[in-house]
Amino acid sequence: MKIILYLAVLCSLAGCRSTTPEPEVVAQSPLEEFEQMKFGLFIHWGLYAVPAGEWNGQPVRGIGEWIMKWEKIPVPEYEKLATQFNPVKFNGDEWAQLAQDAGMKYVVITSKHHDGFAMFDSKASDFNIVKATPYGKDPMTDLAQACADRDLKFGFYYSQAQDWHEPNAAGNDWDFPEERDPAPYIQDKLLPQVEEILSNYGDLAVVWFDTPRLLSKEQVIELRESVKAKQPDCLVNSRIGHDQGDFDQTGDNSIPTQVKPGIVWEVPATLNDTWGYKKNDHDWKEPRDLVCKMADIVSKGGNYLLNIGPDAEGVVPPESQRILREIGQWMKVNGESIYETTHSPFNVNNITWRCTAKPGKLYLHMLNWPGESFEFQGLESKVKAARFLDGGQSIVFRQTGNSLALKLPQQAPDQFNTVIVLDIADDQAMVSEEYRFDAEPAVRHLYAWEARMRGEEFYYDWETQSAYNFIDDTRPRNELRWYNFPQSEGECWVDIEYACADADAGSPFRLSSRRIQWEAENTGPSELHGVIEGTGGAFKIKRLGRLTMFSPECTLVFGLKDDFCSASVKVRKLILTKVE
Ligand code: JFZ
Repeated sequence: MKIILYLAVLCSLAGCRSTTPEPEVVAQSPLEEFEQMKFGLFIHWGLYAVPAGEWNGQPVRGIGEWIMKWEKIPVPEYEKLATQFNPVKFNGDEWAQLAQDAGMKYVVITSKHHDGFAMFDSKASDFNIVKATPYGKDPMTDLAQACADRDLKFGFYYSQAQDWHEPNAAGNDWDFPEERDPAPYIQDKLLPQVEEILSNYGDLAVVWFDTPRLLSKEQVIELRESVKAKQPDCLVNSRIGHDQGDFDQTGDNSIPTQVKPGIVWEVPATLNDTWGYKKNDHDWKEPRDLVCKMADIVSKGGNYLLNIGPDAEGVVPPESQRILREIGQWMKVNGESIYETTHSPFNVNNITWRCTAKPGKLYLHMLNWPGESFEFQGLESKVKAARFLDGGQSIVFRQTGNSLALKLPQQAPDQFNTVIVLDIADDQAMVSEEYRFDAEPAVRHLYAWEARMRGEEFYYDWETQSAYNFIDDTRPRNELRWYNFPQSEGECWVDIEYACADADAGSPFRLSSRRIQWEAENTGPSELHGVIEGTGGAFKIKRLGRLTMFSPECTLVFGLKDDFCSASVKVRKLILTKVE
């Protein structure tokens, strides 16, 4: 629902008699405001920061905030972590300042994660930071205030269904294997705590629920209404369940391959391989990668929610701080091409560039620098001027029909993502049919960079634009996962562009496609199996076979089996060609 009120209209209703036209001031709905912020900080902070990814002296695989579940830690033993939680170095101003330095517009922090521990002062449960820790204070008051001081929107993550501390909530089957009756948990903890977070920390932009299950549709509606009754402008996300969210999430670290119009959505993502602090996770993503991922997400119409996991003393890992501040340097210069923009008017089918838009303007984000010249097709609006966003230097261009050619320097002016601004003669870009964002090209290029790289060992090589190190360690599986293929129902040929030394040939691969349906049976899979052939180490294109694609939402997964020779295989892209 969009509520747009023009001041001019308001003014005439109020009987103003001003002769000079009032500037049009647009009052936006909370959802529109949320969508325009584009970039936010996620914070996972809780008792799991104490073990920090180790249990009984052993490293634990998987995301850090799940350690209680991975190790089936009994409730009384997990509760003892609270006695060691004393974040004396916590400083709300520093965290809010970090978000601001990164160019972020909103902050979402875990008020209670799956472990059931409240990181705020709670009357509803004594298992909270004020009552159960030597720290004895509520850090959320300071953080909420520090955000308000900087005009950052503030919100809470709250795990509504999984609560491993409670016998009647979902998730803890090692202490509580019995049948559950969620009603007392909902009445005694969930609803009262949600009321607390909505009452004591000022205006919330969002309550960010997670891992829906357990609650019935009626219970979810009651939960949603309890939020709206307290704060009508507070949004809830789709992970509240049963289609009751105001906006959507993608899976974690998952970016759709194509523009996703018509709804508000957000990509929650990590800086390393965990949400909650793990002292031995040093698998940090590069700022360049994150800046390009942001351009990719925003060009497809989404928001980016990037996570930090502070440690048990309240310190944000220095690497996270460095990465966020580097992103912030880029945002300071190039923020105009991100905030308040709309999705690309073109469909996405390349690894070179992305596009974001404002009325009369297109922003070209150069993910991989094309060298001295760059030409693309599809734009029918007249280009009036082209220039670099950073510095404003104009760019020589030639427009012929729907083709635009730009003359560029040999080297990329920006090491992360150079933005080129086009001033166009139309408010909304006119685009030739087959290049429009909602067209499905007959041949689709699915680059490894756009896939969710599931698995801690994967790497991406910018030089060869390929993913490598497909080693398989049972949990989680190493795989490339692409999703959202609008209008692609039917059969297609699949080719792969990859490189493999002849000596390393022979690794079995699997490629599967399936329909994703939330809270319903998946359809498929349609699968291809085979063996990776050697290419003499050079990149070559080989046909894998024929696959069925599903609609409206389809996911494609590519993986190599563990056989000690898959690590050197480099995968650049899949090419899907519709079977006519
Ligand atoms: C959930 C949590 O379990 C996790 O600990 C973290 O808080 C993350 C932000 O959210 O994990 C999910 C939930 C949903 C998907 C993936 C991970 N999903 O829909 O793909």
